Amino acid sequence: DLPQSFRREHQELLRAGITTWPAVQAIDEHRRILKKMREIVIGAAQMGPIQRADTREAVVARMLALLDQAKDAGCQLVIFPELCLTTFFPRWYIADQAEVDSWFETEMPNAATQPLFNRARAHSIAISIGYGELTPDGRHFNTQILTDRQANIIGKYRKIHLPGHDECDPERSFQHLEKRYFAPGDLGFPVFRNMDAWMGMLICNDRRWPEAYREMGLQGVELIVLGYNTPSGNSQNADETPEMRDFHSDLSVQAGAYQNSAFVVAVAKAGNEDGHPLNGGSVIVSPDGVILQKAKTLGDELLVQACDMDATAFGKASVFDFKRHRRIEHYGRIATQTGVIYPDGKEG
Ligand code: ING
Repeated sequence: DLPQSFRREHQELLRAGITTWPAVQAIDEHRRILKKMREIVIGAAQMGPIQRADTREAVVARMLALLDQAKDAGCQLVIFPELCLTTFFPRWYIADQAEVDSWFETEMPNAATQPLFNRARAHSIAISIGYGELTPDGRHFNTQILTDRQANIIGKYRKIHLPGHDECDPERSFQHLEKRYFAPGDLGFPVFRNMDAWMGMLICNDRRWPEAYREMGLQGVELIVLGYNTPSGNSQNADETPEMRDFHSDLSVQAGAYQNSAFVVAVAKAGNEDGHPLNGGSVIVSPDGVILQKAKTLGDELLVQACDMDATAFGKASVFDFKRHRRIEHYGRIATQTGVIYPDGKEG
């Protein structure tokens, strides 16, 4: 199954009477090497539950074990979940701001996470981790960072689509107070050059919003990495099953990957945190929207997949060649209107 372009070269060689097989083999070998040039072996490091009482040091020890496992598996990039250093604290109403702030990091790396950065550098593995970011001027974000293979932070993303509510809601079986504890991200949807590829990040609820992927697709993104903490139940609809929420997670991630011809790696923090179950189901999805790997457990589990960034090229040059196919003169509402306005002018 030689690539089309190689077949053409092969034909030209034959037409030019160069039938010496070694020449063709040399090209083939050259192409194989070129082909591997943009292959990245990616690890999705799903994490099991983190209990309210667990220390950051205990969590980092689990992350180090996953990083060692990733090294043994030949990974060059490892993705950790959203808020991967602590329990998913937005499930509780916390009145005391000092206690809220205790769930945040004031610098990254810091004492608790430096061992992680050191091990990543020692293994020459780039990492992406999610955490609560408390800035020096007192702003709170749900943040994900990306490093190069020497553990230098080369990219930061702050979660833009914050689900849930901002006041304690006694009607709910559990809270989801991300709108209370975090400010909406203020960095947009940036795309970074890393390991000879265009990489972007999302966080959790962002994966449900096609605009988020398209903002990066329009920057040529080839790999989107994201973490999530998804409660297995709906605090407002007891009939919604964990399977339905797993279906919606895969549906969103597969659509985002296919519609922007990019790999998407979505990594869960999973399992039962202080009586609150979180979905697992971490996935690595191809630019065709195919699930290449999916987690089987609700614990610490590493998925590994070699991803050739050049595999994103065909989709970007054909069905999703945005320049050739998009008609932005008809897309006005998407960027200028927040909620529903019915044709009769009434607001939704
Ligand atoms: N968690 C959930 C998520 O988007 C949610 C919240 C679940 C919203 C299901 C809507 C439907 O996966 C976070 N942390 O965003």
